[in-house]
Amino acid sequence: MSSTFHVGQREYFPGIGAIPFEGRESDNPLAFKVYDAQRQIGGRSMAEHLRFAVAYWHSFCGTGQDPFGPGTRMYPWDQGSSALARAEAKADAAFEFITKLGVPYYCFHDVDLAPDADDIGQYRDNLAHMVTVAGRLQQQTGVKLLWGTANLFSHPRYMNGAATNPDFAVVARAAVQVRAALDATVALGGQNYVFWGGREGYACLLNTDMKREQAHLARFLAAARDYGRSIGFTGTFLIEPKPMEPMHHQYDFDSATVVGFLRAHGLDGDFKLNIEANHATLSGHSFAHDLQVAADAGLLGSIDANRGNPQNGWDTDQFPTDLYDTVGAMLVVLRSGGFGHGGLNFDAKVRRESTDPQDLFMAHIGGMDAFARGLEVAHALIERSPLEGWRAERYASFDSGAGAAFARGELGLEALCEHALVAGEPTVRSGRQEAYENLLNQYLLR
Ligand code: XLS
Ligand code: NI
Ligand code: NI
Repeated sequence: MSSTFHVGQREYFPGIGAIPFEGRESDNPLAFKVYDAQRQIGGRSMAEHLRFAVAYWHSFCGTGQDPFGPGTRMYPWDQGSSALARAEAKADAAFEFITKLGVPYYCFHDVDLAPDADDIGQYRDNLAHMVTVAGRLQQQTGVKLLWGTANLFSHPRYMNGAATNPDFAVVARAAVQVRAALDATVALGGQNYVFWGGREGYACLLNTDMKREQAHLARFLAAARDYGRSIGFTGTFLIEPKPMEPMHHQYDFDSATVVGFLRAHGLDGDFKLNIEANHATLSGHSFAHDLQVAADAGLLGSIDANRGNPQNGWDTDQFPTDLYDTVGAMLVVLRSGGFGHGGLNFDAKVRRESTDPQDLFMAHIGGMDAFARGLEVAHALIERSPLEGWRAERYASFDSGAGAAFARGELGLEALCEHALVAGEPTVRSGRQEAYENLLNQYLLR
């Protein structure tokens, strides 16, 4: 292992150096077994395919608190005398961690990076200061910003929503944060800007005018888009669907809902989707399903990688380790041509009981290896297995003749009936689900 290093005056993860790739035979918990950043797969390196990002909030702000008790982790960067000193130390720790892990990107909310303040001037000053600090650290380490966002859900003023709040004063106050977070994202070269509709939804339909609230959301997003473009933001705006939690019902329920919303309001030219695995499962879909819906609409932007717990019905934000999930996700990503400007952000947290600094490394190593294996297997399935051929063959009756004419919109109902009269009873054709599932396992085991 290479020698240890730090980006500021202090080393926050002593005894841990750059995480090496050691291959599958290694039992070193602090080494990659599959993720080999420079390894080429189909003309691109693993790093270029996967575009990993570390989430600032879970990894450096979340101390493990839950509704039943306070945090379990004492962070050495949380001990300075002033809020700004603590924010600076946290930034040093974050960039040290990200650099040691060898991840190219990070993501933040405005108030992860900088201390929040009710006073608008103070809030803006804090963020501007931390943008200078983060900019210097980005330069020093080469780490880049995948996306920025504003936290419009934690402060009590947002308890009834931000852009969808029934009180215009709150909607306007939310604009202060979105404007500042957009300024920060542009200043730091961020490639995307995310809206996760934290409390954009309702708790009680009796007191809610859904139609009005959603119209306000569309106006707010259009205003943010226009402002972003006016200050030179050329990246992608992303909406992150989630069906519930914290609200009883959230307006950005799932991919299909968000695709419809963006199209209805003419926002689909600037906005795409950021799909989070655990949000997809909360909405009753699989991760791959919500990715596929976004991809089919041409709106797959980025991923928040994590996993839920099959026994729990909430957003547990565990690190992704399930290889079926990562193969399924990477099949969709590869078939749709890759991430483009998007990436794979670990919106995941170590468990409350995981209190060693190494746990954060191992969590990310496991997630990165799981997605690297997902990439390998998905690529092999697409390039070398019969999968694509089987699937194409299943639809071959639409490739020529009457089937192709129907697909082009040239056959009416009467012509279809004529065809059926001549063709007779259709042959029974197996869907062969088991053969497909066995094929996936066969490549996973190789
Ligand atoms: C919460 C969301 C959040 C967004 C960013 O469930 O996943 O972390 O990704 O605001
Ligand atoms: Ni997320
Ligand atoms: Ni989430």
